Amino acid sequence: MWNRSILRGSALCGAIALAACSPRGEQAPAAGAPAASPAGNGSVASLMRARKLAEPDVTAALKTYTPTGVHDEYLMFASGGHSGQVLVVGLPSMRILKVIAVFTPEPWQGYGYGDQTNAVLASGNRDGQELSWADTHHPALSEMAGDYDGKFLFIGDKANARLAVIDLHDFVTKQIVVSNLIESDHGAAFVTPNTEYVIEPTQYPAPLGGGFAPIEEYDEKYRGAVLFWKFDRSKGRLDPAASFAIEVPPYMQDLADAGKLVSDGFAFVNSFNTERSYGGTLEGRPPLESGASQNDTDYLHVIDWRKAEAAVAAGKAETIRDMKVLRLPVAVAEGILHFIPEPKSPHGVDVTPDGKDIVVSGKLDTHATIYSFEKVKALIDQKKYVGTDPYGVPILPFEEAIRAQVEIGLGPLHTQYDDQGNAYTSLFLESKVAKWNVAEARVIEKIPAHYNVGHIAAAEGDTVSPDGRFLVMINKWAIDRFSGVGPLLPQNMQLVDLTSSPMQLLYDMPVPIGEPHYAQIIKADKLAPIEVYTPVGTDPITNAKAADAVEASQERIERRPDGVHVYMTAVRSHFTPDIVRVKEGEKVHLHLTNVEQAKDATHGFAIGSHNVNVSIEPGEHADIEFVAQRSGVFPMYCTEFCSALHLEMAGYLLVEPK
Ligand code: RUQ
Ligand code: CUA
Repeated sequence: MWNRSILRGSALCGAIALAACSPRGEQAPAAGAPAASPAGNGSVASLMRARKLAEPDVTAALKTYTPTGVHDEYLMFASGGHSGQVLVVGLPSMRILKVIAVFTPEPWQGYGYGDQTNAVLASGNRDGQELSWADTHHPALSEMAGDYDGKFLFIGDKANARLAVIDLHDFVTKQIVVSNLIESDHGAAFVTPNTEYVIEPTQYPAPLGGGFAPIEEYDEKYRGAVLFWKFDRSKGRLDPAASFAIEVPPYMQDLADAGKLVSDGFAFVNSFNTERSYGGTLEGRPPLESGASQNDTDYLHVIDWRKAEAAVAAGKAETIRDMKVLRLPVAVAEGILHFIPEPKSPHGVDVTPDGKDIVVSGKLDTHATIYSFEKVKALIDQKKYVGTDPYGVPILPFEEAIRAQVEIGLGPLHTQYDDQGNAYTSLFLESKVAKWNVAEARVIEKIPAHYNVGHIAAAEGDTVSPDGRFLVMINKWAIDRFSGVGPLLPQNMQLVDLTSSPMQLLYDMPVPIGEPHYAQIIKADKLAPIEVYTPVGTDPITNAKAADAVEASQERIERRPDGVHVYMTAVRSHFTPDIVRVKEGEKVHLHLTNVEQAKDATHGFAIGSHNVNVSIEPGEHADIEFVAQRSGVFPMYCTEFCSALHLEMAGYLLVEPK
């Protein structure tokens, strides 16, 4: 039998060696003999043989297997791509713990089916256009002194240029902000070291503030912007009125990172397409992919956000639509914006944990380029420019701004850090991750990915004190890793052990609900989510007792000029009231409180044919408004299996004909 003692130290190696090579181990079945049962005879050796496992498979299993009831050491927050949501995954087990509903309605959580969450989603509408999806790319955990504090999570929507705030005290989306200044983003969300600001740069230029301009006037009328959304930590909300933007030329701004420690106060934003190509494949022009790949270098945008803050405070910003904007000439005159050439269509920009270096990778380059902040700052202070770009932005000399270039491999994209002074850079074209020493600018080893790897996330890998330990490769292609499920395959996240030498691939995790672009990994003990809402009747969005919270014994039905108000409670296993009588065409305002305070005592509430569906966690209050359009008899019931008499947790909505 599988024996705990065998797992310890050399006993394990002994068992593995036995299976692999000892003639005294159980014999493999002779050709033609019946296949071994998948469990073998239960010993490690026979299990390995029966399941065709080699020693690395077993060590990988032992490094990731998490027995029932044992919690994961880390939580990873991954974007859900154009599912518009955020995934929460435990490490090292790679178990999905939650899908946080953010920009897209999510029935299980009742997100987008009650007044509170509908209001959150509606706050993300653009110019009255209802939006029920998003393309989430980069989650950002809130930080204090450059370290994740476990309090909030931000995520950007590339498609509609929006940002969402998730409160990690209950893992619920509290706010969506949108600026009509820009039409798309990509380098969002990235936070400054004390979460003073959440950075959101445009991706695809357009006329600032919306409106039409012919594409032939791209150079003159199209622009990008880098938005700095002010975060009000005490309220847990972004404050649009205290936020500002910096106008930038119509290049395609890409990823961003905030300086930290010595480079605190600065932000770094990549760009590609300094060619200002805009496609036109049917109009005799090259597609963007070739038009944007002509120049040898694009521009790293170096932004002094403290100076920008001061310029805004001094009244130097202009308001465009809903955002205070420092126009380009102001940004240049105030010394807020500088450019440095960066090789061939850069993508990732990642500041080292000590804040001293900025690592940039060019998708069409084979290097990681290490810029020295000290050198960059000196060049800015000396005003040592090699010229200006067509929009008057001063350009710093490339050679004098860099510390080194590391020959790293094909298609480098993103870089993460560990606690040993190493960096890890994903190589998209090579389908590998390169481990390299930052101080020595020297490649140490590479681990293959299956297949083309985009983002990577290391444990606390974006902070001033990374943990090392684990790295997750977020691959863009899965190809043959999993059983066929039709032409649309799951995404593949691969867990890597950074403590072993060489690095070891531990686990493949299929992700079937959207492309996880980027992820961040936080030590689980930094999170302290609540278990129930208190006081009973809490509205999770305001985190205060709801105006229409219902207490046990106060349940009632009131007819008012604006409709029928039903004050209802839920407790195992009944709703009070459980019969609601209304007239056809009447508006119903349902005020529903789960009065329980027991952990995990969640109830659902649904009414068929009315699109009414909420999830009420212990202590939670929800308001639901709907019109009883058709006469009839409509069962209403609890959708969450909450007790032995859960099926009996039901009632009727009786809609009498007029
Ligand atoms: S992207 S694969 Cu949206 Cu961050 Cu680089
Ligand atoms: Cu309440 Cu089932």
